[in-house]
Amino acid sequence: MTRITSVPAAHRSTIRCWTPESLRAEFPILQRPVRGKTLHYLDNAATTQKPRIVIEALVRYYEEWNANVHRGIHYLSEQATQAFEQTRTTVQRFINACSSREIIFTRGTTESINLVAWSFSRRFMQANDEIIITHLEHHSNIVPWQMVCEERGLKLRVVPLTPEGELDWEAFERLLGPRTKLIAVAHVSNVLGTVNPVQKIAELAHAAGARVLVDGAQAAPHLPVNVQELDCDFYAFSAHKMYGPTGVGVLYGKEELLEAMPPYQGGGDMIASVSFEKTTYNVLPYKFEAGTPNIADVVAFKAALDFLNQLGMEEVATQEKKLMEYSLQALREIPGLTIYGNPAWRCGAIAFNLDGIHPHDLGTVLDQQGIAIRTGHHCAQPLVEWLGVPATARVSLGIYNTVEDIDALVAGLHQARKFFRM
Ligand code: C6P
Repeated sequence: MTRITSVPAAHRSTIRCWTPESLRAEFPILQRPVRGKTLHYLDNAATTQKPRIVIEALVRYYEEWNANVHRGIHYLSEQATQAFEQTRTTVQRFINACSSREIIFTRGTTESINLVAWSFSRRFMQANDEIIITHLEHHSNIVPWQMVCEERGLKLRVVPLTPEGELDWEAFERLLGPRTKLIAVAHVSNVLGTVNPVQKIAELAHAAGARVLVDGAQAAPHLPVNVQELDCDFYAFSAHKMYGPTGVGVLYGKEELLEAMPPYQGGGDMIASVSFEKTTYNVLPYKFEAGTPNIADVVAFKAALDFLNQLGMEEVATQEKKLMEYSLQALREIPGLTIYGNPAWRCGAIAFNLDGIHPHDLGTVLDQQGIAIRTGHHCAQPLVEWLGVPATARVSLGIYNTVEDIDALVAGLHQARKFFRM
């Protein structure tokens, strides 16, 4: 288990007492009926809903500040640049990075991982070097590695899982060898909810001379993240899964590694000087931010982080843990329902199936009740195949989910059993 011993200020709650119920009024979309019913939104791993302050921040940016960043000397450009860079320092504090130079804005977790895959491998890997991933990865943490392996003659190794859906440590230690250069692992599985002990993985990796990239897409919305304590080399996550806008992601990387890595894309803003004979690159973090970034959404992401900081990530984790326990108990009581995986620490997501009902049919019946879940392979086909099924249903929790949402889900599942005569 990852233990957080020192709690950065950002992780403490400044709101003395909040409950998921008390937050719902802050999310306009939760007030609208869906198919004439109250909306029970349980697809937060796919994307979260946005609080009013994030929506207002977007509007405010376009109404008051809109200009390009890092380029103009005029007033609006200065305002836009300042707001853009304030988000960077807010992210830095949120994950307790040493420096804002270690925070790169991308389009999302996917782009953050692709950046490391291409840039790190160019600088630090030779033919026949190895990358380790695990069997529970999202496609975003599989396919970029397959692509660089094919291109650069590298080898991909995969850590198998125990029947509980946790990493098989013996196998992991066997795979870790002198040729291992990088381990890329999810902090939290988007299907099983397994929380991986990334601090321990980083210790083992570093002892073997390898680096670690953590796919934090499903952890950053739910748990306090302290990159210095985890001692990971890279950490990737997406704003839209953290109550922020779509189209913004973060790559954290240790400064000395980012310094040594070549740019991922070329263009404006990532250069120091350009001539036809020789181009030199900008300093960190701009070296990795070619072209006009997604300014408005980066600016509005700060509002989402401020919101989470006010709630306190420790408190977010505590509240969600309670609802996770309630959900598991409620689902276990439904006849014919199989929950996949049994990790010691499950966070965010529960994948399940109901005997004799295809998950897509189940999702459709629930949708008629205003209950939004995800069904399918969840962009983790190797994992779902390992579960021995073509697809699963999945509920995934967020800060505004309540016991009433879970009760509605349970009622919906009973209704589905009746409808399909199970
Ligand atoms: N998982 C889900 O429903 P992007 O799309 O770049 O914001 O995030 C990709 C990603 C990477 N890693 C993990 C562990 C993820 O869960 C995701 C996104 C969503 O599970 C959409 S497929």
